[in-house]
Amino acid sequence: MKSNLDHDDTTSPAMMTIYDWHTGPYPARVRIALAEKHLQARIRFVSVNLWQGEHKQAAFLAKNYSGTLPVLELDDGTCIAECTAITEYLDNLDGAPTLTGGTPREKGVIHMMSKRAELELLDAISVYFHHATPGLGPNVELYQNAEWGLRQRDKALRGMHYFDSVLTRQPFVAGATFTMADITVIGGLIFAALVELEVPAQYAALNAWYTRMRERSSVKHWVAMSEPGQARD
Ligand code: GTS
Repeated sequence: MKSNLDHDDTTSPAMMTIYDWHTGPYPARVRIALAEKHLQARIRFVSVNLWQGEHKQAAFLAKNYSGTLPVLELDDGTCIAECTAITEYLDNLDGAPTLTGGTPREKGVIHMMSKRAELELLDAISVYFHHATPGLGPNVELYQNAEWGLRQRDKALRGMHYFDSVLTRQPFVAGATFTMADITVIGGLIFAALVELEVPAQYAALNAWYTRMRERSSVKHWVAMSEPGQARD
């Protein structure tokens, strides 16, 4: 008997659902990956209002125990959370992964650099946002620790320094080509802009890389979707 996970993803034109919030930095990662893979036509977006705490309510927690966005739901009801996991799934649908690596070496390096971009940059900025700024407001931020948040802001600045040094040696975060690791750093810099944490001007390689990244059609596509008028607040 076939299990839910045996669904034949390479031949099915099935629609998929993404639960997200259109201007969120983590959702941006998946939206950029979708555009890179030209998969937008297969996605139905469902908005979960972070500012009203919908992501902490039982209906959503049933889809993602962690209470975070985005979540990808397949037509068989399988829910995949975590941007990296969603990106890996989407990247492998066509049997020709371009974002998460083809060889074992590529997969290992891309995974490492993406994880590092989460640990040292994006997640650190998120903690800063939730703990040392008003975050999503008093109804959602039930526990805050400003000191921890400020330490994470400093960690993110060190992370920027690290990625600047990486990008002085190579054109993309994981080496010679654009990958999921670039998308994760892009998510970090989107979040940095939201909390007004500027990339220091002396990080020339990181700034130049980000200028190049914003020229990619996938990133422009995301910017267009998150313009004022659709603002997250
Ligand atoms: N590790 C998760 C992933 O990679 O998907 C983190 C996801 C995450 O933190 N998402 C944010 C969230 O749900 C969305 S956003 O801040 O980018 O809009 N935050 C709400 C919260 O309460 O943590």
